[in-house]
Amino acid sequence: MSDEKSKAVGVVNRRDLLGGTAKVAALAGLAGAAGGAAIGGDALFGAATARAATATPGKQVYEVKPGDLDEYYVFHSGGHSGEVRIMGAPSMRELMRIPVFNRCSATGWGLTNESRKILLAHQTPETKKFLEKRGGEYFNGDLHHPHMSFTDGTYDGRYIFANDKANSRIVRIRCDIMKPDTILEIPNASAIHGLRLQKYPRTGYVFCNGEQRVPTPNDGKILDEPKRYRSHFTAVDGDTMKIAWQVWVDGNLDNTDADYQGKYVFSTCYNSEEGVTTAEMTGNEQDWLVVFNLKRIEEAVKAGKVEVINGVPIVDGRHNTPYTRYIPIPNSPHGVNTAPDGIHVTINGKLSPTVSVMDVRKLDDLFDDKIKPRDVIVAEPQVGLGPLHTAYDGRGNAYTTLFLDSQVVKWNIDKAIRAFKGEKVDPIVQKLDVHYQPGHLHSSMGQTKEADGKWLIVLNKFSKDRFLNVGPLKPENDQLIDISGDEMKLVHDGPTFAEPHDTLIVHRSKVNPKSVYTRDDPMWEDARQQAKKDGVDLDNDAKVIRDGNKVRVYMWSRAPAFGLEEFKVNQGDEVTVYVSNMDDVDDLTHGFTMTNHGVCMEIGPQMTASVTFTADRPGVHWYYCQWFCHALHMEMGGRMLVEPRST
Ligand code: RUQ
Ligand code: CUA
Repeated sequence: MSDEKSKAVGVVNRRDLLGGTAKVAALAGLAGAAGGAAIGGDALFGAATARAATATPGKQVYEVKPGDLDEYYVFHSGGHSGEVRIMGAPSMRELMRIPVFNRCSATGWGLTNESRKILLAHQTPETKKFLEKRGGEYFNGDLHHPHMSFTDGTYDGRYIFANDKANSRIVRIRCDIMKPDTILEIPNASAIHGLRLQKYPRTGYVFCNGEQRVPTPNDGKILDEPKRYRSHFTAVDGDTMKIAWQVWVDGNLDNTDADYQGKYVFSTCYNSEEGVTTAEMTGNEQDWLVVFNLKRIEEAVKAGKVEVINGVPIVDGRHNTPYTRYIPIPNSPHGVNTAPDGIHVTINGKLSPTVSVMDVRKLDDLFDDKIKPRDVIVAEPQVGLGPLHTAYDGRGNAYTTLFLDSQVVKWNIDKAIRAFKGEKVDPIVQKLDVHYQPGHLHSSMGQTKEADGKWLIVLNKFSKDRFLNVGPLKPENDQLIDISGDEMKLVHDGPTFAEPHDTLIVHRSKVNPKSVYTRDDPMWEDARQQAKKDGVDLDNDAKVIRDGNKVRVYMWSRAPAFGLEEFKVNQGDEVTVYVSNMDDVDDLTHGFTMTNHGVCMEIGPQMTASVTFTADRPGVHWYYCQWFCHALHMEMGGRMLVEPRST
């Protein structure tokens, strides 16, 4: 029956039911009145659709069509896989992976000279010595917290900074090319966990929490003297990537965040007991939030009121010092999140069912000792079991993950403050089941003053039954929630591999990566210098330079050919291959893989990359381009002849 006809006789078909909202809504009444029997003999179907329609007035379409672009970049941490992943929201499509602390077979991250320099350049001397016998490097990392650089309280699209809890490092990723440019090991501290950025006037400082307390100095002579164990809070200069200063703190530093005024930074601490076993660490009912006074710390560093250990000026910020204040918070607090109103900061209770709300306007008085530490707390709503992290919609509401309840709770900050004063109001707006055991959550632009309250991504540690069973190791589950209306609506499940620990939702107007490298990119400065010494023009030459038993092979690539179709080396030579991709075309990446040598690299358009290996296998070895680039991609290759050592 055609639509026209069905309308004419008042009979409803399936297509009508799936169509316009108004029509479906009208049918709700019809279904009710006629007990469903009138609806084309498909009573159940009709009734169900009608109910759904009345429950969702104004049909929402959650779809990003093929070819359509997402409105947001999502920067997902890769947790113990050590990488960063770029996704699009609301589609939740994975767009790219940025290898950081891990190794990458596709791009040669960890193999190329350019990436190895970034991975190895800023290790402490002790780490270098320790790793000497293992090739000089770590092969893992635990990347929890990616954050984008700020200018005036909002994202500026310059950099992403993130931590490595496993090996006490941080990374800076250039957002113009989406590759790391600096990996820095933090001396003295152990296990960099919480990482946040200065929001105002700009980044500025990168704040890093050393979570584990270690003896200082940690020379193996001390085990059971808890008083000599310390946590280190570190400020790194985000422009120079040099360590600015550290502060000693009581307790184990967990998460951190900064204010919107550029004056204070906050870190949660558990283990106020300063114990070293789990039983000891969870004894107290209250732990604390440490507030750092940036100005006072900077003045102390300037005045030399520091101890310098491993080249870093350390300010003593333990109890009863001018640099910090300790605010009692129940119990083992975890996440700390500054609200986009620039005033309120939530501290999530973890083992306590409460979230504590602090008012940053009271901190000046606290540091002047005019008020007591707990006086800065203006609300402490009971939200549910296992509160870990809080996000905001910019309309006065907060969203907190409840790990134990497997829920996200939406609550109103103003109502929580009024309730704290004794008024009879319930701050809880809604609780939504998520699947399962959520850790972090993040709202669109929610960690900036431009929080827009559209989307919430909740990172669930367990997926259990939500996906096809893939064996004992299950994916995690990142759920997308529409928070634009009065009610939260779950709209998407997204399985992910270990472990999107934390995430950022950045409006696409803030990010503007290049499509093609520029030839003067600093990434391959060493290659540029070497080519100059060798009298080689990277852009045009294809040449082999012998320098004792070191051989430097320079070539360009241009689809579908390399500048050199063959070169010869001697067995035992240390060979460095430099390839400059002279294609100037969007999306035209080549690769260089040397067969049977464990060698590969990505060469993006207008990029130079290099890799060094020992040619120890006599014979003919083909190299090929591993990035599908052209109809003749399969043919894009050449031969290396390794001539046997004459013995
Ligand atoms: S911490 S699940 Cu590593 Cu971000 Cu809270
Ligand atoms: Cu070049 Cu494939």
